[in-house]
Amino acid sequence: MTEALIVVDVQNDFCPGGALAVPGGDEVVAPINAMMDRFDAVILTQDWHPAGHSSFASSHPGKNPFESIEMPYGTQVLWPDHCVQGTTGADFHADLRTDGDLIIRKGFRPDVDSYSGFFENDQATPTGLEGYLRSRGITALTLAGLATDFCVAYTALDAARLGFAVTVDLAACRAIDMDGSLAAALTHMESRGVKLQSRV
Ligand code: VGL
Ligand code: ZN
Repeated sequence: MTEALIVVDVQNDFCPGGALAVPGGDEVVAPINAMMDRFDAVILTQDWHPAGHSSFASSHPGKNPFESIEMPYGTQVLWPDHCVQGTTGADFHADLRTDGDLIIRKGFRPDVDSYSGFFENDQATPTGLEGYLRSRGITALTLAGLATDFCVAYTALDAARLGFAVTVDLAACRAIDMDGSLAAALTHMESRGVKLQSRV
């Protein structure tokens, strides 16, 4: 079995002090760095939005961060401006090992958000990650990073649907947890056969 580690969005804006800080977000860095050498391949995802992205509340007059709107592809949570291409907020955490094999950027199309590393939120536009993994013969994935209930969960659910064996290492993830989103994401992942490791 060939197994990859997928490191999801360990970027400054998701760490304390960042624009969309995840509580304890920086605590994932040390465990992730320590895990990397155990895998056949290491892939990092990077949230990578153009200024004025449609997932930003600031792009919708009268809307506040964490409200939702209907987009052509479904309901979309509106976020504070974050991970704008080329900004410090979009950079990986300074202590994160970035000596992996591939960095996959997502969320760069102005009109559609992308939580998952595999498909954008329209559930149809691929990022190319599936093809990369398959052509390397990778069949099993372990996921870690930020945030458990958004980008990690969406990536895990897509991976499970695509037929990969998926483990989420919860000790190396942190959640946004708005309106019960963490509990919902954990239940959803378990129902789709995602293995939840080191559940706390
Ligand atoms: C994420 C909200 C918006 C994440 C990215 O990485 O979980 N969440 N963009
Ligand atoms: Zn984003």
